[in-house]
Amino acid sequence: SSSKPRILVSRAIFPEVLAQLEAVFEVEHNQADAVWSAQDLTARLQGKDGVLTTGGERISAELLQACPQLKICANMAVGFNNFDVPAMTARGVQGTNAPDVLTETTADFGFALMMATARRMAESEHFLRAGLWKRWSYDMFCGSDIHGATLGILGMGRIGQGIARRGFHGFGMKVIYHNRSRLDAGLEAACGAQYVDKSTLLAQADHLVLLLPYSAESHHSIGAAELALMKPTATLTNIARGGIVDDAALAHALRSGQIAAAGLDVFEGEPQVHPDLLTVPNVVLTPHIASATLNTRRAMAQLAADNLLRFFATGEVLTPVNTLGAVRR
Ligand code: 8YV
Repeated sequence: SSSKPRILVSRAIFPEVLAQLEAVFEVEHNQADAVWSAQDLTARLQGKDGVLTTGGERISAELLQACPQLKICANMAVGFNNFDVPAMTARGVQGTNAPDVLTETTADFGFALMMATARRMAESEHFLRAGLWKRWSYDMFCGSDIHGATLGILGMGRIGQGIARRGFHGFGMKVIYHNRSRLDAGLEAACGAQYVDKSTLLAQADHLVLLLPYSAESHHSIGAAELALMKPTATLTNIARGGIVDDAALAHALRSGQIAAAGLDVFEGEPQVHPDLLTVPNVVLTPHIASATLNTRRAMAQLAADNLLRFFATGEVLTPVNTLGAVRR
């Protein structure tokens, strides 16, 4: 009936999660998982009260202006750089993200990608598949050790701490980190992590893992100047967001041997990948899958749905990214 809130689900999602929304709301679902332009998304959002987005849908000031009925955007992602949060807050639009449920899965993947990078798993697999493996040799695909090495973490939130715990407790790594704010002593001890300034982090890390949220402030946090501070034997792993690394500068540093290798799950302008990254050998590339286990993706979808269900039932949400003065319903 017309009294039900109207919800747009902008990408195909788990049927069992969709069914919970359809039981309560009037739902338009992108069942075919069609690619929508910003204009398509704006058109679909006409008259909608809420939307379930993923990190790929941009909620801009222009879109909000064109969709005055919109009250909530529930992101199925912990990152929400696809939201113009100040514009949402100014218009009284609630934003929510999907933290916590993906922390351990994403940290597992980050650690795996770091190890694959250090031990040259992608490069050596390509060599084998190409039929180039003729015999053993003493220096064939030698990489660098994880155990006992110095793990550097830039961005020490929940996922960064998950990586730190794995390195410290599982692999006997020395863990150093840099973050906008220092962790309290208890959290530092649980991670075995020591706070250092950014240039010390860059200079000392054998394996540097990036876990910054993307913002204007974190844009190109790793560029030519930062890469120049790193050890020539170091690896760099990014499971956070494209755009915190200058991909052109990184490709250049990989090709020139300024750093040893990189593992990248996220890219500037993804799903496009900088052509130079596709041709340098010493990089492991994955298509933004760090949170991709069925259990975790289901939990992320459920949390996004729970935020919508709670919001229209009570005006409250579980995981807000902004605080509104008076909640509109
Ligand atoms: C998502 C992510 O798969 O949670 C995030 O911030 O980047 C990934 O877990 C992606 O954003 C799609 O929602």
